[in-house]
Amino acid sequence: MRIEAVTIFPEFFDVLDISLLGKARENNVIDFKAVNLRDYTHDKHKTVDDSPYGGGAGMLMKPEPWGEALDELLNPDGSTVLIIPSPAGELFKQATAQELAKEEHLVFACGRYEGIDHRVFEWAKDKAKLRLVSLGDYVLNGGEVAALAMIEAIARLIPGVIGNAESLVEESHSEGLLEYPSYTKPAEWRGLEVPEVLRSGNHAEIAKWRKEQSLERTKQVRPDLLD
Ligand code: 6GU
Repeated sequence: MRIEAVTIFPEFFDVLDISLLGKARENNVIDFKAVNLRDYTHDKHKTVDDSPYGGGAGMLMKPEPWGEALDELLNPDGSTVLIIPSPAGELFKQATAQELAKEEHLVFACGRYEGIDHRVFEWAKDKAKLRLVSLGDYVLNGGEVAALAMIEAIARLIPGVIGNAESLVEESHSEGLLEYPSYTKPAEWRGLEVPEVLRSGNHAEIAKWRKEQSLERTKQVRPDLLD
């Protein structure tokens, strides 16, 4: 999969060099590039922002550098998924990550300031598969941290990125529930014991216990997931 992130802070994406995603890049499973939006400006100050028409607080990102960057990055056949991290977008869920993990080419457009001139979205909706996506109901300073979270959630679902594909099956949200609690050795630690059933070797009982724990935990902390 090819992924690009367009940003005025390419350094945010340096962390993708490390850990599992770094390995996936080394092994050419993922081809990631951070693209500097300022490379698509033509003035001495590499200006990417301006004041909003109609007034209001803050600055907005100008459309022209975005247009030039996207002209270069989007596949001409319209197959690129253009993801705009925005608190005004649809909620990014595990199902979203699963959908996007099947794509060939993702471009993340990371806005700063009060956002991007709306005409960039109007123009792009005929040139790419456009998705405005939010991490949740809170505000970040820009799209970079959100894009990093989404890239990690998507990339780890691509075959070959995670060694143990089984670990993807029984994790939180993979079946609409939160994951059950897990334990390793020692069997007793600081007076706390590992539940007897997990040491019983009875796989049917273990599966039943885990399912109950998943349901109980979900009911307690995320009842909205059960609706
Ligand atoms: Cl995707 N972007 C920004 N700027 N803030 C957010 C967000 C995204 N998701 C939650 N808050």
